[in-house]
Amino acid sequence: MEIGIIGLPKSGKTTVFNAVTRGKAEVGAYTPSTAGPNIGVAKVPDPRLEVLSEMLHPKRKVPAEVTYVDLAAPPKGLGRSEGVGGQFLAHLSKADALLHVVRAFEDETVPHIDGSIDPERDVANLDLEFAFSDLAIIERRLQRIETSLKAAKPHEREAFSREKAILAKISSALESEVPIREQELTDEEKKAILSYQFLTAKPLLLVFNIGEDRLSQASSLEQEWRAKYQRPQSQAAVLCGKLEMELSQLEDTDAQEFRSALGLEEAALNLMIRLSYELLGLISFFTVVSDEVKAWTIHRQTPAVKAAGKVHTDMERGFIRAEVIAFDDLVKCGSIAEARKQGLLHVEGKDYIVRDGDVSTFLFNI
Ligand SMILES: Nc1nc2c(ncn2[C@@H]2O[C@H](COP(=O)(O)OP(=O)(O)OP(=O)(O)O)[C@@H](O)[C@H]2O)c(=O)[nH]1
Ligand SMILES: [Mg+2]
Repeated sequence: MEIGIIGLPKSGKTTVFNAVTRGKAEVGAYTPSTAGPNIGVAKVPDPRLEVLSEMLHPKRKVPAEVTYVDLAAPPKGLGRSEGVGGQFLAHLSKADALLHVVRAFEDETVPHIDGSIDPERDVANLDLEFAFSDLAIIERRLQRIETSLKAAKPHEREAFSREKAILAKISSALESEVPIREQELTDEEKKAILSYQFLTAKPLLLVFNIGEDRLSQASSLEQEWRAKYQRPQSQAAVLCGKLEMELSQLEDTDAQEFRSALGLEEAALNLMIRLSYELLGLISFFTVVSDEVKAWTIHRQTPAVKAAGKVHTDMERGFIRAEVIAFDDLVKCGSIAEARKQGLLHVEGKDYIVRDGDVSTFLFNI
């Protein structure tokens, strides 16, 4: 699962990328259009992992991870109603969700392509740009369907006609500025358009990149923007990219000290990473084996047998049963043995749908 970082030129994309991945990609540099994307992995902060570690004293704790891709060079026309194409579109299409870095910091030495700082305008512009791009793909596909329909055999006609109807419906909603992620589609319709990788169908996280001077307003701004952009499959967060990048390069304890000195309670960054994880439809379950507590990433609605397969293919192949304790139950009992004694350890079969925070042991035989 991959999150594509997008945004207008010089909005702070690489800065945010470095902050989430603790990376050291060059910031503020001229990025040639031939440059490949920056790819990095962020550890998903999860307080439950800390609790489990304290309780069970493993030698190692392993958090879940999520991959971010910072597309080095947005095309010159981005944000100018020219649509998205070429290599840039190819990279973007592969992303499972988009993280839009919205410029909200003032800095005269970093000029904005539109000459002023206006985050809401920028959100609207990029939405429009992506809608253009989706509409262009739909138009091309509709033309091809028309051609194919002429030569189609009767049994093929039906499928073409159905696809045509779905695309026409989506396209008319897009024209009234409703991105696909906000359109009410049936499961069948969603499935039918999956392979097009439409940009406006991807879950969207808006990250407003504010300046250090507005740090004290961060939470009120966050409330305001959250309310304004409360839409299906969308989330909003506020972050001071530059500061978060600097903090991410420090040792944890030093960073923590700076945070308290600045009056920052929870790392805005942690929240942002968790939001992107949730937006991808991902949850974590935990295993405790041989001195290691580990968070594993699965999609919501994953059956136990598939979850076991994440840990080891043999566990999926030879799956017998799962022994599961809900995280909260384990915390209440203080140990796995006590949870078992109190009957809070559930024995589950292949089809059990794993829940967020389950602490699982898989029994298998091959
Ligand atoms: N003051 C301030 N400057 C920032 C902030 N975030 C980014 N910048 C500056 O803005 C400039 C551009 O930042 P980048 O992270 O390279 O932006 P980008 O979106 O990756 O730029 P391109 O990839 O060239 O489109 C750099 O000089 C950063 O230092 C911020 O929160 N505050
Ligand atoms: Mg960049």
